[in-house]
Amino acid sequence: RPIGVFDSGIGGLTVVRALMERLPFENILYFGDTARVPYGVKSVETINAYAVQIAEFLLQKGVKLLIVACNTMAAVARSNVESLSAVPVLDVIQAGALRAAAETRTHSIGVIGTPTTINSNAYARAICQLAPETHIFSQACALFVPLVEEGWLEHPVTRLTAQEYLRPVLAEHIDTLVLGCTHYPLIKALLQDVVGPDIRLVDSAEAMADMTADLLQSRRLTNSERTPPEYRFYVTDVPLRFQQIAERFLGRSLPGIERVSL
Ligand code: DGN
Repeated sequence: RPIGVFDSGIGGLTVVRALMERLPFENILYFGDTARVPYGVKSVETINAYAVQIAEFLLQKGVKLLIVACNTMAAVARSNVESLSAVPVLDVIQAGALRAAAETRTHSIGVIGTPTTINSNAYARAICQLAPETHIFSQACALFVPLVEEGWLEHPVTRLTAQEYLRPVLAEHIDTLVLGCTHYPLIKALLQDVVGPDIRLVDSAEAMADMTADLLQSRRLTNSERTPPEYRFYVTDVPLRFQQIAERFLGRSLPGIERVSL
């Protein structure tokens, strides 16, 4: 049975990429709601309704595990998804928070994400549950998603934008910075350069892949067949733009894109 991964659009492909590298024999179904993206500026009510529709779609396809790859959906809709799912549910915020809490030495952690993710305070809540003495400094970075989708991964405009966004967080002497949005792994090198070598970046896509591997193993859900895996990508808008940008996110060409409506 496949793993079901879903996102508001294209960004969750960073999670798929990390899963493909970490678990090369697992089949994956991806759902990107490209017709309704971006979610980062929508209301909690709307995001919940969308998340439930997508989860139901993937559950009907017989997935063995659901991964909420979108930080914005994970921030506001996780419990609704969990309540309708008979299979385990994992999400990127849980994974990123766990890694950040394990890695910080100074107990000062920065978190960056879309405005909805940051306003939800979901990362701060998740980290403080694991390590109550931690100080969290959050910053919404609304411009990063369009810059990444534009492909400006090393562009001076992206660098200036990052310097501007990160200045207040860096003044707080954090030692760990959580990349709390699916798009940010693509500008990881630039962000590392801006924050300097002493701050550890937590890539929630990588953390998600490690958490998935642990869960599959502990629940005995790992695919025992060593045959080439099957990947399918469902999107809600015509796949043209998705196809173009997706290859950059995934680091390879992607077969099997299908347009569906919910
Ligand atoms: N996938 C979203 C996230 O991780 O927050 C970013 C894209 C969006 O919906 N704005």
